[in-house]
Amino acid sequence: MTPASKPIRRIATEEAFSIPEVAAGLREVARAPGNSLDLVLVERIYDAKVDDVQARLLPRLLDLEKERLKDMDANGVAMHLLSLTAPGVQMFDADTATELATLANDKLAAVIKRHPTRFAGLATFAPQSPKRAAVEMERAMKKLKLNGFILNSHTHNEYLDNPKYFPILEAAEDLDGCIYIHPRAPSDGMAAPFRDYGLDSAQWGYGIEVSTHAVRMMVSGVFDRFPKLKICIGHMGEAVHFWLWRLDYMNKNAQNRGSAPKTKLTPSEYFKRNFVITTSGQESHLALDFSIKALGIDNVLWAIDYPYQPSAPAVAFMDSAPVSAAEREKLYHGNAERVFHIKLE
Ligand code: 1WB
Ligand code: MN
Repeated sequence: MTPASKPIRRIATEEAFSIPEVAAGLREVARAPGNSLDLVLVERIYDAKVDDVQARLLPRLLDLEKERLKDMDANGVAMHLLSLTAPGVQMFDADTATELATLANDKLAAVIKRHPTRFAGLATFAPQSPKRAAVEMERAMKKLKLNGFILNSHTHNEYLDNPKYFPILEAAEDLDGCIYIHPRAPSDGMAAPFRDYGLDSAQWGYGIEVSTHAVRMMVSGVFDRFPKLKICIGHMGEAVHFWLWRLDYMNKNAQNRGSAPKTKLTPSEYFKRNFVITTSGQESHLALDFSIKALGIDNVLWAIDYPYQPSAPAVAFMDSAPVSAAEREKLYHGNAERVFHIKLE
């Protein structure tokens, strides 16, 4: 085969899975009293009372080696970078979460070992216990050889700018492990307007939750303390880069009146230095073009969002993107290999 006819290596970077033990824990969460906005979706997926599209997701989340591999083959997808699906272990108490994170990482590492060319994986951890999380993060990257970390946004309504989580940020920076901040539903304090019209999750709430998380990290000065920390956000960067001009302008005002701490860099400088974005579930060439122009070709990675989004249109979207061949290589695999330490075949 000549190099020109070699098929492009497609690495999808926001691909969800679960394990039966976490699913059972989430079914208990669904049945317990609670008011978290995540319960809307957790009940539909893990304790389904009606047969709908979301109820049918669970078997696809639990499957790694049967239908998923077939779907990848049918669509020319070389690899899934797997991550424990939202809300991960973050709705459990600290001990349960810590135990289940370890189990999920062990199972993930075992599946990657069986299919080293088809799967890579992001390690999960329990932010409820930051010191134990840091220990697990080190084990996951050094011993299990996982490729970075997944965090499903807030934990009990708290965000990574909270100093209690600094052991986690320190571990990620030391290990050069990028933290992928995946959405969960907006935290309690902003949940109310998302309770109608199905706005709780992927339609709108998820993006608002994660973009707010990212902005809190930038304007709090977290990246002055951890300048090498890498964060990945999906869904075409949750539109944060569309806001950079206004963020820079208004953050300066907020700093000048004493509402925000002084920081070494502006939000746009942090976003370009410390973040990468993926295209998961956001298949607009216009948004892709804007993202590449705003952030640079090295900071945009391809993703499907399996099984929540179908693979074929995600592949068609990137195959037909108006970019050069060299750019497409970066979007499809080069950037993922660099950011997530995925070895070349
Ligand atoms: C859906 C999408 C549900 C995502 C999810 O549950 C996640 C959905 C955790 O479309 O029903 C996602 O990651 O985009
Ligand atoms: Mn997703």
